[in-house]
Amino acid sequence: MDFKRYLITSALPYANGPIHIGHLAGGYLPADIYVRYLRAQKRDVKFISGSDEHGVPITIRAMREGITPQQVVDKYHEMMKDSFAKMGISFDIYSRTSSVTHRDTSQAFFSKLYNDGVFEEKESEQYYDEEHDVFLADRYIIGTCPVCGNPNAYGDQCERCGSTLSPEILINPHSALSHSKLVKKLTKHWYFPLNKYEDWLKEWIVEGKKNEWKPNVYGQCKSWLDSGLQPRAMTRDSNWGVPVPLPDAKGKVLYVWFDAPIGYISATKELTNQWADYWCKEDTKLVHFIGKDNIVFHCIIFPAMLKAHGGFVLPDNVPANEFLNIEGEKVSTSRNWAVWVHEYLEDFPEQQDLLRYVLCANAPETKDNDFTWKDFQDRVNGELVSIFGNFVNRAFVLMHKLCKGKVPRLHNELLTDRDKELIAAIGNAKTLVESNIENYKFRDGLFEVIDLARKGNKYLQDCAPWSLAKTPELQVENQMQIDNCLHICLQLTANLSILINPFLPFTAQKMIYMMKVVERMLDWENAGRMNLLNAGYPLRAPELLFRKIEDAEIALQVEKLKGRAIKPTQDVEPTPEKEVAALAETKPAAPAKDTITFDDFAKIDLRAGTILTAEKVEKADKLLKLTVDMGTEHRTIVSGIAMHFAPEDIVGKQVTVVANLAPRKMRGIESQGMILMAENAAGKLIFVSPAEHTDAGSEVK
Ligand code: B3M
Ligand code: ZN
Repeated sequence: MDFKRYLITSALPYANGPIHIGHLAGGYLPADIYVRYLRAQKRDVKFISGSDEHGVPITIRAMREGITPQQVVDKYHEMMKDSFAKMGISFDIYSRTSSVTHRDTSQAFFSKLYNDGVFEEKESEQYYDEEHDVFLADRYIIGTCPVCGNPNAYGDQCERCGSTLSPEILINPHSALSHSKLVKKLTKHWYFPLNKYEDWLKEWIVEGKKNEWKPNVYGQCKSWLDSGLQPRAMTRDSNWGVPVPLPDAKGKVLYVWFDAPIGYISATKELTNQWADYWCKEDTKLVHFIGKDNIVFHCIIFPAMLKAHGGFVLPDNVPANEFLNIEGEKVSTSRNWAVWVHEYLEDFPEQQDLLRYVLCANAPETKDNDFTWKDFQDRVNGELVSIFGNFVNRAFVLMHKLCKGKVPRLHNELLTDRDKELIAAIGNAKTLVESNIENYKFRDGLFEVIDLARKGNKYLQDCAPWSLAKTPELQVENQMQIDNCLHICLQLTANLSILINPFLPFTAQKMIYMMKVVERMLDWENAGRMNLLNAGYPLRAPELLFRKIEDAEIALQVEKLKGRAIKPTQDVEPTPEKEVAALAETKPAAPAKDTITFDDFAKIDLRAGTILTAEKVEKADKLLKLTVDMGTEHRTIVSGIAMHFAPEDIVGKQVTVVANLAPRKMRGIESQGMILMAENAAGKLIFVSPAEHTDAGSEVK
């Protein structure tokens, strides 16, 4: 089909935290490459995204930070928008689902389905927290995981073993808000009968998309369809979300996965009055870029909603990516195992294209992939700097040296086979990049561009214009050969700028500045041409396109990543513990303290110690007097933990001691150090212990 319009969406990220590089690699960078390519082809395209500001993730974050959901989304919306803009993700609009247009649009969508009698109304028993007077989403229910025994598993998932759970199968389920036992209460909800759309979905996907959609996407859909679809509640009991537009629906909001995809429509409305052309005309190509955890929502639920509503186009493709791991481990925002985009931008200012390059070259297009800082360095230094950057730089330097700083003319009569081969390779590269991008194979497309630069380097090496310049007796003819070589190299440079532009737009801009050409030269139709730069035209001095990444920078990043990650301990996974504590909502997280230097930190002598004895201090409710084995000595330490621990329970426990704290007297006893404790949001104290038993006196650093 010949499409007249392109409507490209990237998943609306939850506004509950900053953007990490896994986000970029999943649904944003590929979409941006695709969109920039379409724009360079002068096709009519709109690129849509925005913040997903509803749902349980937002309310959880609000509780954790001790602020309101509105404050959470205001903060992270701006932060995410800023990170995307700085990385060159060129949305036509980055909206948010708390907008009025979105509320109206999603309510109207719901009402249309309601009035058409699509929904099934059902009363069911749901878990209810009587103390807080609320129905509990699965995330707010905590109990013991029946699979691995984790006592802090959530009602929808166990974060220790990864099992998908439901509140019904949790052992001893209780409320994360009040810790009280749950009661069940009747509540009414509106269900979308997905089962009624099963046949239609099968025809559309299984028969229609088998060879078009990526195997990972098609496979997931097929297995959902094979296992049979069930009606799904499209409303929730909550006070955060789009209110259900019905008179008898007080305290009910639209399910976040009902309203969020409609956010694509609302954002398009905010962008243009012609929004309906993009959403309703059959010759629009709608493509959703997402991560693999969103496949079912974009391939099954949302299309069924659109179908039920009627009048909308359906996605032509949903090229979902798999996950990007970091240094061999799954990204975990709660464990702080992530590379945050705003931090990258601070540490590598003006180097967006280095990250864009590595994330595309290593994109998890067909399977989960791993981002490592070493690979980042290797790819930047070994591919960008020494192949692409090196070629462009050499072409410019030699042109300045051997051709007086101007584009030399081409002597057609002297063209060699080597010249002709390279010229053919340029046209060929254009075709290959095109077909790769059109088929969502961005890595392969990018490698074709790098490969073309590699051919340029080889060509330059084989022509060796610098040695031709050394034989003055053959000056005239040699100069003509030098001219031809550099003419071709400069036309190749111009071509490289067009081909790299969708991938590395900042680099393309630098290149057109060096070549003193206008933006329009980057139009895709110019790729493959050998007359982009006119003979006799003076060019600027070369600028280095990319900078090398030093070993020390990489070491620093790895240290930073590992240093701040929250490590799982032996007893209890810290993630659920942390979140449970947060959910209890008794105490907001303490504000961050000022930055200190490494030297400041190095002044603190931290040691592992073993508690040998513990006894209550007379007339002091809160204090315990401890003897701690520090390896070379035994110390007396007075600690304010008596309300939290019985003395007999902590004997033998390993702890972390601040060993060089000036001694001070408490209730007449000299305390010779301090024991480190973590305090959760509920005010509970937890020992900061080595995860494994270690020698008393071991340095903690
Ligand atoms: N906010 C989930 C996510 O951020 C969800 C995507 C919505 S797309 C309509 O992964
Ligand atoms: Zn488990």
